[in-house]
Amino acid sequence: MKIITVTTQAFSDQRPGTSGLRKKVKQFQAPHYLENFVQSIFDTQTELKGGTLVLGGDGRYYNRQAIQVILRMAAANGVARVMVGQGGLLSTPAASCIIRKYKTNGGIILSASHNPGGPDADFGIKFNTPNGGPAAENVTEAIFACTRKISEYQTIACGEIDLDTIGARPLGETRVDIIDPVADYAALMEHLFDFRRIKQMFDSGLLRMRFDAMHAITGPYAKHILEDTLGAEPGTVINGDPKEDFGGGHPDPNLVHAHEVVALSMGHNAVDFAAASDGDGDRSMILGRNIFVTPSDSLAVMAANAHHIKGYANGISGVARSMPTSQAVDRVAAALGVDCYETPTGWKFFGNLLDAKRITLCGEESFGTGSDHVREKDGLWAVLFWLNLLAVRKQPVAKIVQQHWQRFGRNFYTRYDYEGIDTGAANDLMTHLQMQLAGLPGTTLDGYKVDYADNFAYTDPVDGSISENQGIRIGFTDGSRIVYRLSGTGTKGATLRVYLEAFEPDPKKQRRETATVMQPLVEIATALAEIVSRTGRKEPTVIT
Ligand code: VG1
Ligand code: CO
Repeated sequence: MKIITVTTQAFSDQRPGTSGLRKKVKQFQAPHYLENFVQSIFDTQTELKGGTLVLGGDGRYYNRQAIQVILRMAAANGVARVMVGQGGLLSTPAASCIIRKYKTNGGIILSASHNPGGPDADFGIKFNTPNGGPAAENVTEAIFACTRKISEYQTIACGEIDLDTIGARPLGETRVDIIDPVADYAALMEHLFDFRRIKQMFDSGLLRMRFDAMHAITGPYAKHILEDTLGAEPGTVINGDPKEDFGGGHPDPNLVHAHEVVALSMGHNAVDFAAASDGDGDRSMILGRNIFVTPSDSLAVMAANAHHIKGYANGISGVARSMPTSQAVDRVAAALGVDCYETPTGWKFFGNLLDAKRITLCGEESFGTGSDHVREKDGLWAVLFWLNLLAVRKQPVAKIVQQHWQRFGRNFYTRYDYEGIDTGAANDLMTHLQMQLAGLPGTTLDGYKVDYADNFAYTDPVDGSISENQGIRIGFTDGSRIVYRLSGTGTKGATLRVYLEAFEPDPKKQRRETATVMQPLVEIATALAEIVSRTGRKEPTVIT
């Protein structure tokens, strides 16, 4: 096998964001663009030479082509073995599971997660380290540094590699294993959850559910686990065939984009339980009959009920949430007497805490929850956690959530996203906020007294690394909070996220409409940041 060295020129824009490098498909298709990034992974992650790499993606447009490119480069770079999901498919949590289970040297996941797919939409690539988790900042920065000075990459000449037939085949000196993308993940789920009990619940007809795979990666996983193994009625999984363009949809499991399944959970003939997952299968939306469970609440309910679940029956060591996630889980941690960590946005910040066994459960407001079973957030896992809980407690979702609020108080929560705004204007808006911070504590904004105002910085308690400039927090004395940050996953202009939270301890006031409760904070947040004049937007693009 002849190794071909290709001369290339560095690109200046390959710094990974919140979760890997995400760009338009067209950009990835530009000559050498994907190759440069992949070579930078091989150049910095030297243990891959002679080691094992896991490879797969969410099936979006350009997934197969990218896998062919990466396989040829892996062979040229001396990777001993590559484990590829059949058809080039692996959900993000399944990839994490396989990286860990087979003690590999890491994985490359191709996904732009909840961003739309297709020739004119988005693509992405990220590297996960041998712990199964997204590479920490020191690794992504090393890869980025490499992309800035790269001058050549290695590949081999070969025909199309068969990605669809399970089994091992040689590619030069490298062994390519095409593996079942679902089996290892399904086995892990069966280990964590009481499948017998969930099956009984479905068999007895006590619970009807719908799971919206949004034409993304979780279709095959959900069909196998929910319908074939647990006996949920055929048709439980909707939009279950993965498509390269997600059927033209936006595979983001929230009230706006997953409206089909939301509708099935509302009204007279509503199902008892519904859920949706995103492009790469790490996010989930949880719905009960006529109730939407906010991701922040879902995390808190899970923490408070973990002892009911087989895989967590021995208790949890601690919890963590990203900074903008509501503080609902903090109160559960306090009641349980376990630690609670507040981390910057992005799953990579949970890795050290999970590895050090300081936490068992963690989550983000952006529809992501997970545990120490893998090192990614995990959409189907969250769904199975809820199913197991429903099978044990035998109560409707709404009852479980309302009882939770009565005990711990309710954190009303909403997020406003202003997508595709001018990058300069977005940066100026953040600077303008930053300049006001020092003067805010002690002042009163529309009746809300400011307790603290800062730009969040995080010192990792395990390795001492410091991450600054992670978002602006304004906390009020009644426990409510406004957070502003700029997205690190978008591919066009800037996205401003405004996160709002209000605490309500009084059960008599906990059933109010979220929009009504949040309105005063929305007004404060909009005025303080001068959003309308600075961005030209009167309304956000998406409210979740
Ligand atoms: C968003 C979310 C963040 C999440 C990230 C990746 O990042 O806010 O919580 O970890 O997406 O999720 P940002 O920087 O755009 O706010 V996924 O499912 O896109 O891998
Ligand atoms: Co995702």
